[in-house]
Amino acid sequence: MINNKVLAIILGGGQGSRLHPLTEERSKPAVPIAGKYRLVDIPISNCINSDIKRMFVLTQFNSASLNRHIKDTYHFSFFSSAFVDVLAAEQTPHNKTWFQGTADAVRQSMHHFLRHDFDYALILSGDQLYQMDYDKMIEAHEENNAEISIATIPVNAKDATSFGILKANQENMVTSFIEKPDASLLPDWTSEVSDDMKSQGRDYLASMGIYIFNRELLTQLMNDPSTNDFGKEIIPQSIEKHKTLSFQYEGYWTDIGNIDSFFEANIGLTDDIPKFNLYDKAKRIYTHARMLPTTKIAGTTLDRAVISEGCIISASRIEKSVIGIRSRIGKESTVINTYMMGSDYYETLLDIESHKIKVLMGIGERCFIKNCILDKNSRIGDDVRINGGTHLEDTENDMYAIKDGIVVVKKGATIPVGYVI
Ligand code: ADQ
Ligand code: ADP
Repeated sequence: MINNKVLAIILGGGQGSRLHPLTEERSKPAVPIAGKYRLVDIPISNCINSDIKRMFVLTQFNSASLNRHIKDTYHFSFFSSAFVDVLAAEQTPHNKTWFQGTADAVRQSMHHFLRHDFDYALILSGDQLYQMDYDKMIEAHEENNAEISIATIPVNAKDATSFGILKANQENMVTSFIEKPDASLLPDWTSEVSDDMKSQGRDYLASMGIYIFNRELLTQLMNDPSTNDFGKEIIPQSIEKHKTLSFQYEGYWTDIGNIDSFFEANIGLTDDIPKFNLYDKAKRIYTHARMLPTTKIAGTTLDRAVISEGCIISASRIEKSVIGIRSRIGKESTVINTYMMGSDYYETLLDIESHKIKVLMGIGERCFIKNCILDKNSRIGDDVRINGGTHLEDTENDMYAIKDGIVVVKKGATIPVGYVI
């Protein structure tokens, strides 16, 4: 089934500076998560599971890995109208600049959207981890004759300053909105929430950055070139003029826009009962079907480890870690609280035996790796010790960056034999 009323627009990311260095060589939607997926697979899968099968992904720059991933993964039937198209900021005779913000990204791509039939545009963020049935939100939008709907979630005071916070009336219509309020303003912005949310101190209603706009209204709003951003301009300016519904959601939802939250979301998958459920058949997360061989493990103690396909592991211990596709980990190595993204390809036995490669892809022998993100295709030499943590100061060089105590080894970087961080 395809919902022909809805066109999805996935905001794939601006400059990506908050996820640097993971976005040094690729656009944000292509950043690998959970061992075998990429960020963009989350909103795309939510759409597919909600029967929304026409999607545009807006990104600031085209990366080879994003295009390859979309092309290899989301091929729909010849007889279907389904598609996933990447639109990168493009210079045209009318537009000489990159996207200036989320609304500007939508405005510059409007001519692509308007070629399609749709009643509602569903605008989604590309850097959030959650599983949501958008059907229910669309139903509520229609039932309430809303012109705009905003998905909302109760948050606590600490988080409230990072989001758009709103208030709604008895009919769930938004009456006021403030983008990322200063902590001093918060006392004025509490809302009535369920007892469960109240007991967790979550009494501020935050915008999840997920919007439904009626086609005519979006077209009209995009004709005003003075607005560049949904959260800062379009939403606050619209609520008085246009019927705006708050669609409240209370499931698991997390913003993974910076290194710290990205790391926590990945490591969270190793919990006994992870908040993000990858094992729900009805809410499947789609990704590239790679036909990889099974994983081979020898002599390793595994404790809360999530291991992807195609790995060759001889480590002595892996604890609270996510190990990505095609990872190789050498003998007597210990990996703790780490997200290893894996590799894009295998080195052949011939490569390895020829001794041309000084440090093999993956983690070598006798290493100690803790509180780390190892980006794709990185090479950790034998006897390397990386002990990440808040005792380390933020820094960056060609091989790695340290952010909030998390050591991020860059894509394809080599950490030489015996190196200590
Ligand atoms: P933020 O997430 O801070 O707040 P923003 O930085 O505008 O808002 O990003 C929204 C989404 O759009 C992200 O997925 C981002 O990667 C993407 N994006 C940003 N600039 C882009 C560009 N130029 N081109 C393409 N994509 C771009 C927003 C709302 C808040 C709300 C939070 C919820 O403004 O009100 O509470 O989302 O996370
Ligand atoms: P995945 O979805 O498995 O991450 P990608 O298609 O994004 O895969 O990346 C894996 C790609 O890397 C494959 O298409 C493969 O052809 C390519 N590749 C193979 N060998 C090499 C190599 N020596 N250097 C760089 N890329 C390679």
